[in-house]
Amino acid sequence: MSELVTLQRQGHVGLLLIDNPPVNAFTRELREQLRAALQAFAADAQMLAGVLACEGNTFIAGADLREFDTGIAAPLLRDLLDELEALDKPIVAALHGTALGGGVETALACHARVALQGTRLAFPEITLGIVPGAGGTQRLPRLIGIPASLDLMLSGRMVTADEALALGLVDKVVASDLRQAAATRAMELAAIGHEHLRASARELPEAAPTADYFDEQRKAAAKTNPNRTVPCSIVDAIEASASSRAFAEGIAHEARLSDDSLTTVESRALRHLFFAERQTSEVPGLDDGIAPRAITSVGIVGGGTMGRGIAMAFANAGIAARLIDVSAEAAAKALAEIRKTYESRVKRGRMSAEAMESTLRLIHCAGTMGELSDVDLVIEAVFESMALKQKIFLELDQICKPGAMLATNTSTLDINTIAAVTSRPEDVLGLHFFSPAHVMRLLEIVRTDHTSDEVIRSAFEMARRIRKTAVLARVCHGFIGNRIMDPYGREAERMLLEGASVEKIDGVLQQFGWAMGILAVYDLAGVDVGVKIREERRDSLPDDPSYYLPSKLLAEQGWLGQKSGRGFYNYDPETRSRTPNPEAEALFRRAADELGIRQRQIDDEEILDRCMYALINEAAMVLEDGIALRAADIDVVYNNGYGFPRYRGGPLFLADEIGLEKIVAGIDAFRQQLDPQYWQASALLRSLAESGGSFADRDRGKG
Ligand code: 3H9
Repeated sequence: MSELVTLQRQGHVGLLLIDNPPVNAFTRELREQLRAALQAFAADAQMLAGVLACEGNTFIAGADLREFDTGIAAPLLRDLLDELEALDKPIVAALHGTALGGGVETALACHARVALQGTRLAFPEITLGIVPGAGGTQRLPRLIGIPASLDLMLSGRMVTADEALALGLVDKVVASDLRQAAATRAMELAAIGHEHLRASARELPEAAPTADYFDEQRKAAAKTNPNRTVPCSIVDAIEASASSRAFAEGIAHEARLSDDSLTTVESRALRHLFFAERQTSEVPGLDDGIAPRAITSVGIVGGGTMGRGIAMAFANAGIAARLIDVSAEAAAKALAEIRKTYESRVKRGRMSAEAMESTLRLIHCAGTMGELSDVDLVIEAVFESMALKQKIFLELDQICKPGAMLATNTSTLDINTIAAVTSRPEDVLGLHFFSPAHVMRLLEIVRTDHTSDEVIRSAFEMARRIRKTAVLARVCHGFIGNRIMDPYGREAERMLLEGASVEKIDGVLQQFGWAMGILAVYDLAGVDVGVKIREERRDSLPDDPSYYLPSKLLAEQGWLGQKSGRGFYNYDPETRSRTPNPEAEALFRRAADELGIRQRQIDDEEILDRCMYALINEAAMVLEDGIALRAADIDVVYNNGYGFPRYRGGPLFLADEIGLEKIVAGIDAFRQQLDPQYWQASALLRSLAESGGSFADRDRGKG
């Protein structure tokens, strides 16, 4: 067994040093070895006090999340920390890096805490659907009080060492010599006694709040976290620290709540995403030895919303961006817009004026493509026209240096066809950003038939540098995200013709947890955008006059959504708040009558099932067609780019939860009742359902 904990004697101090890369997470082996080291420390009469510190970049980053899937074996962290706290010699935690979850709980069980300047601490359990389960909900309130504990544990936010000091979560912050400072404090405690410093023995710093206070907290937590149970359980656990019950009773209550939380769907979903988001850059067959190309400067063609956002995404990461628009005037206008965006960040206190100026210095706007001759990567972000994009790529092929990567930000067009006009299709790829590109985390990296492995590796490395969550896609209309969205929106629009109201459809989708209803999304993006894209590909659309008809009718009226004050909804010009648009709904009803579509009551369940089954079925087809590598990648796309509720894991995690057999039966039933051309279950979905498999199994290579 490798040595994860060492005990070294330094004078009268025992240094308990944890070394479990990459993040010192608490695996079973680590717990076993820490217990053995604590016992050795306790038994060594020469050691009067201890320091608990970590090697590597960080103090303990919490429990090993993988263990929650496989079952947690003894010794349990909560028991180990009780033993640590009960020692008759003091131990001081020496914190650096990011102390998270079970890591902070470990520090709380120590008798004092010293942090290196720059350390950050958090209880991220809520973001993983977990009730802290190693004494944190009982010890933290005794140190920093109940309101501050609720704040930290319900938000999961990081606090700096200085804030932790102010809260009373750490006792001292040092600029250097962390272990020495901790050792000094430990020896002081050895001299004065540490019994009163056991968090379990302390009283709350202020009078315990009333039961009503906790009810209010539960109400607020439920409101901020709809459809979830764990946030309220966190309040329950913290409430136990406020009662007159003994500490041990509070710990037992926390243990029950924490163990139960691990089996909730929300926790499994959130943990699934934690690992899924870290796995997307693993591309089977891509040689790890391939070095990424250096990217020090980037060119962007097109100064519209997308191009400007992309330029800001690079500049924010310290990478120089050259933005090219059709003329010097247009380029100057684009730069002015970029400045405005940063100025509003400065106004809101999100950025300093100096940081704004230094970031702006990285963005150079020009009116001629010749400026791109020496950049390492070009991203074309002009509007969706194949002819225009091919013209630009022809030009880029002439201008750009050998080895430059040439990317298009198209969201729909065939990148093989774009690459074909160049003499270097192996350097061409899709980089599909999501608007606003400097904010949204998702990036689809689209691989054509000819994109080289080196270019794919370089694109993932570039994405990491600009802090995007990148997912690999193959070429098809809409790639992963937009392709899957198409049938989802199709059903929503079709139900408008069948008699459901705009508000009803969006209401059901929002209640499920989507950040916005799809019809409000169309209003936000511009109703004309989808209409134009469908117009471009008229020949490949289904033979169905009702297909996305409501959008088409709105566009004909010039009701394009928020930008024109009307769309599926009406918008207040001042506040942008939305109200129903009865004229639009009358328009849909008339059109439905003309097509002979029967109006009826559609219940919430049908609205949700039609939208979600259509989405899941297309997601399965995307997987089946090899457009996405893994089901988990599709889940990552939907959470990072489309407002899918994280606590439901993603479309295919959800499909496994619902049960694939049930979904196939639902699709088959819709085929009988609705337009059969749309309701053919994907072959993959059907075969997984028939064999009792799941998308998760398939990802693990068992499907
Ligand atoms: C908890 O503690 C509950 C308690 O109350 C106890 C209850 C009983 N487990 O993110 P990175 C892996 S809940 C397993 O790329 P960074 C990660 O998968 C836990 N593995 O690095 C990756 O592996 P790979 C509370 C973990 O520098 C590698 O480490 N704690 C864990 O960008 C590097 O990770 C948390 O929620 C883990 N806990 O960020 C902390 N953490 O290379 C979660 C990381 O194979 N972790 N890995 O892909 C983080 O937030 C970030 O990883 C961290 C480092 C900030 C630490």
